[in-house]
Amino acid sequence: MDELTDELMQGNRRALSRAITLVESTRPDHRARALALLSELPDRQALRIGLSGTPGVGKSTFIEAFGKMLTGQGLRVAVLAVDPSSARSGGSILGDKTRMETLSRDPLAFIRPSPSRAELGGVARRTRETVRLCEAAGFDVVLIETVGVGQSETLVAEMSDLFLLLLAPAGGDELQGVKRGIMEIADIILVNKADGDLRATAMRTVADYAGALRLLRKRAYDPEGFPKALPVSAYTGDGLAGAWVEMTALADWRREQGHFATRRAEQARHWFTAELRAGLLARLDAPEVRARLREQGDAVARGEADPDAAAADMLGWLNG
Ligand SMILES: Nc1nc2c(ncn2[C@@H]2O[C@H](COP(=O)(O)OP(=O)(O)OP(=O)(O)O)[C@@H](O)[C@H]2O)c(=O)[nH]1
Ligand SMILES: [Mg+2]
Repeated sequence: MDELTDELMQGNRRALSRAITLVESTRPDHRARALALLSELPDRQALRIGLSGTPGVGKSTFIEAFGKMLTGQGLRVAVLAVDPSSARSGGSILGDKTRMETLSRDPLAFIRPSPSRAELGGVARRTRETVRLCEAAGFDVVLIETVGVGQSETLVAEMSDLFLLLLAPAGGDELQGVKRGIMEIADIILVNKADGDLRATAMRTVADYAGALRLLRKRAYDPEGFPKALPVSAYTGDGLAGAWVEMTALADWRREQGHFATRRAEQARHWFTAELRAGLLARLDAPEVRARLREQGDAVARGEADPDAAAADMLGWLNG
């Protein structure tokens, strides 16, 4: 174990992969080792960037171009994914390494697909732990990608220092059905495909979203001018350097003002509570508990027991 920690801290990729496999495992002895490993990690920080967008908006293309730009500056970049569909399909985003072909061969980059066949809560936990492993391995930037479908965006935002929303150019003034809740967690909206014929539309979309963002309630952890909307092209690379300047400016400001640490502390508290809740719920899955649940449920259904009294009784038994 100590050897694994040492190799991990030296940035050894094989050690990183092995450590990730360990935190992904559901075997109780692996879990114990994973927790021991995580508790030994040094306090190194990367910039954690969440990235969300609907299918086809250009997430993979963006990560490839943006990631290459960062590694070109000598930064080490890890790319992770939270895939809400993997629970059902067993497939995973970032399985399509084809769109990230150059980045996946870059010695300064590390790409890890979403684990398959785990429920979303499990995927989120593994990703959080993997972020910490990547930080320990010396990565400067950790990108966490997710498809834009509700719950997974919130999960990713809760483990990120900065949250990016990638959008496509849209005609007219309809705001692409982006939910208010998603707008509220975005730090920077990037309107992708601002190139060729789509450029003019993209610029109008940027203006529309800039207007919509100004209507949101001001957040204590934003400097003047944030959140903001910017045009980018993952194809041509236009706007990527500017977007990175904005990201680092925002992160630096939050560090100086103490918001960076406060947000991480709040996130840690959030995940502690979430993990505890999940653990308590999991107790209901034990065979003897399920049997008793079924018995009590039947009694309630037959009218022999009051639902609230039966629940209180069951809780007492669980705590006993
Ligand atoms: N014109 C233009 N097309 C782009 C740009 N970025 C991506 N595309 C195209 O948009 C399509 C989708 O790109 P992807 O990067 O696969 O999109 P994605 O968001 O990863 O999609 P999923 O993995 O399905 O969620 C592809 O045909 C890309 O070539 C861009 O900056 N400009
Ligand atoms: Mg993709």
